[in-house]
Amino acid sequence: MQRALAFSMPSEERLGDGVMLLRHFATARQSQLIAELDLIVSAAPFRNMETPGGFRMSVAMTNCGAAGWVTDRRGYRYEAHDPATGLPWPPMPAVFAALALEAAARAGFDGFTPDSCLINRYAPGASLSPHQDRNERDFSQPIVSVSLGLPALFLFGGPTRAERPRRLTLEHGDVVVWGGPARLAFHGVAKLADGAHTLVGRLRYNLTFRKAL
Ligand code: MD3
Ligand code: FE
Repeated sequence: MQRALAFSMPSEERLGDGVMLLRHFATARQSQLIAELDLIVSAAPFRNMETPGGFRMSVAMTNCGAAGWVTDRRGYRYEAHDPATGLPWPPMPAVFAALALEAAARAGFDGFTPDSCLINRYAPGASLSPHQDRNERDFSQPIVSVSLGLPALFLFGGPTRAERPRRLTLEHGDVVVWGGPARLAFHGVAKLADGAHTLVGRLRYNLTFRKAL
C-alpha cells in the first residue's frame, strides 16, 4: 500500500549564478520549525527595530544563534545579546541548523554551519526595501532563506541598484540558497498581501541563516 504524500514534492531550480531555489524543501519539517520558532519568540520577542535613519521597520524581527542581527540609531550590526532583554539570543535549534546545512549542500556549499538566524515576521502591508546583506564577515559563505506562511513577492537584482530586479513568489516551505556572485545581490520584499495560511495564519515568517562571525 502506498502512503499518501502529505506535502507536494520538493523540486530544485537554479535561478542564476549562485541562486538555488528549493521549492517545498522545508515543508516536511514545518511543525517542528514552527514549534521551535514559538519557543524562541517566548524568550526573545518580535520587535520592530529602528533604522539608523530613524525609521521604524514594518517587519518585526528576532534572532537565534550565537549572534543576532540588530539595527538602531547606532547602525546595523550583529550582537551576542538581545538588546530587548540583555540575555544571549536563544540557541539555534538542531532542526534549524540541519535544514540550513542540507539546503546549502544541495546548492554546492558543503559544511555550512550558520551561527545566526534572523527571523522576520511580516503582517499584511509589511515590506522590506531593497538592500544588501553585508554585515557578515565572510561573503564566501552563503545565506539560506526559509519562507513560512503567506506567500510574498520577492525582488532580487544584481550587485548594484542599477540592475532591473527579477521577481519571484516565495511560498510556504520554500528555501533559497544565495551564494557566490549572488551573495551581495540587492533584494527586497514587496508589501505582503492579506491572506490566511492554514498553519501560520495571517502572517509570513522568513528565517535567514547566516555565518555572521
Ligand atoms: C540574497 N529577508 O532578512 S529572504 C533579510 O523575505 C532579507 O524576509 C527577506 O532580505 C525576507 O535580510 C528575503 C531572501 C534573501 C535573504 C538574504 C539574501 C535573499 C538574499 C542575502 C543576499 C542575497
Ligand atoms: Fe536581506
